[in-house]
Amino acid sequence: SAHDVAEGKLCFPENFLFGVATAAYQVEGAWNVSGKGESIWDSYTHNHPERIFDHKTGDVAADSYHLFKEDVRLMVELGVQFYRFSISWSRILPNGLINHINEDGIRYYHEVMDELIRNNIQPMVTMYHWDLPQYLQELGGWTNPIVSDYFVDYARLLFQNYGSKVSAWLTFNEPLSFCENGYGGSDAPGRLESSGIEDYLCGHNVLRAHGKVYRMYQTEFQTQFSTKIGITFHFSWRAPSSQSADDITAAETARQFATGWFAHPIFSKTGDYPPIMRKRIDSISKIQGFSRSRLPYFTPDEIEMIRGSADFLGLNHYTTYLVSKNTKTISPKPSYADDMGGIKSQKASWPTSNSTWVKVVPWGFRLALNWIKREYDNPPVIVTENGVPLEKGLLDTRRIEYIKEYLKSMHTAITKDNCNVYGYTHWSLIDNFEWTRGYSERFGLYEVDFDSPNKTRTPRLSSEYYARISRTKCL
Ligand code: GBH
Repeated sequence: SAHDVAEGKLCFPENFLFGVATAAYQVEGAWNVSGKGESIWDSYTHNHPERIFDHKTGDVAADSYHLFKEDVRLMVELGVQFYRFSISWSRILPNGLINHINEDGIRYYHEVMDELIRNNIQPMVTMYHWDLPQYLQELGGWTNPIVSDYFVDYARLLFQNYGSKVSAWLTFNEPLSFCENGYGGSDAPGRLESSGIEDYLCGHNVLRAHGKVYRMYQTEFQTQFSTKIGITFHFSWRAPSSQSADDITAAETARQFATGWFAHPIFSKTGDYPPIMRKRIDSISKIQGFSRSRLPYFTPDEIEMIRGSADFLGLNHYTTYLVSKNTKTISPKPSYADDMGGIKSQKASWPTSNSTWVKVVPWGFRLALNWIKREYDNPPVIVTENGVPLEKGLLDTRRIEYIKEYLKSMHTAITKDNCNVYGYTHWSLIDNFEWTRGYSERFGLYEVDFDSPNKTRTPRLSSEYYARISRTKCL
């Protein structure tokens, strides 16, 4: 309003949405109650404690399965307009397959949504936040094309049950992360040595699954509901490490391999993989003696099915990397890193957080949003995650500083650059199980006492700060 401008405040449009996010495995706990099946994160943390920093599991986590009403109360305190959470596939379908539906799972998410709606908070639901049913992993997980069809069955069940309650759907959270770190790194299922092969199979089947779900919704549900369907990408900014032509090219190639890999097939005019990915992987595959490219080809029909299969783009943004050209010769062993051809680093002078990878670099946010605007013709974007991990403690002034600086950068992208951003989600509502980092990295606006039997939630200073923003829409 004029009043706010006069005071020099930075304000977002009145209808701009502020929310908070979590994910099922990171907060729910109750890993084996009332008919829930095992997911790959259950079996991974149980069988490979050595791969988790503090050797812990999500068996109980923040116990949101039992404490969701308390979580909703915190959101009321924050005054947020929506809650982004995910559904655990194996809580609903214990083996991932449609022939056995777990009624307690169906009931649980109805109760969560009803409690949100009663409190005027819109449910934004992620269908897949990394916790594949273990049985499907035994079939090869995302490297097996049939898993895309099983995902469609699961998605249909979600639409049938929750179609009238959900305000926005996200099919997948960060395919880059779970394909690259799961099928070529140390996230579940922990296929450490598979990069350059299984990661691309995963990506291929995930893109097919996403496209099929979008088309299925159009034919079977669109007359009934008008809910928008999107997908969330991880996009930390990648800046050239010097102004040399080689480094500028390497940084752009890295963006295409990170975000373009999944965004280009869905959001570009032409569809399909980014041309630079196709070119590099085809030619490196040949040099390595493969008879075909390690990056699979879509059929023309698949390209069409996937192209345009989202109503909005979800963006997870945390930090910035520098990229320089990799001058080493290509190794005979396939890898995504070699295919990409850039070396990632971060500047020693960038302010740190309590993690290995989040450095505080607010200007990267504006550049990432502008890149998406340019590449994909300014699609509607909702920031589905942004946040910073700090140590335990309630006086988190560094989180307040992080939020302020990142929101300023986003505000400039919206008001000066006309980036089509309509909402922002803070990661996270509460401290939770941070994957292979266990409970050592805390992202919550509320602290969770994991040692207390009732997993006590306590507001941090940042929760009051964020509540003011979500209520006034001003910084
Ligand atoms: C998101 O992804 C997740 O969606 C969410 O579940 C998670 O809790 C949140 O972020 C906070 O981490 O070692 O430098 O190569 C995070 C994606 C991908 C970030 C792998 C860390 C390793 C970077 N992660 N990445 S590096």
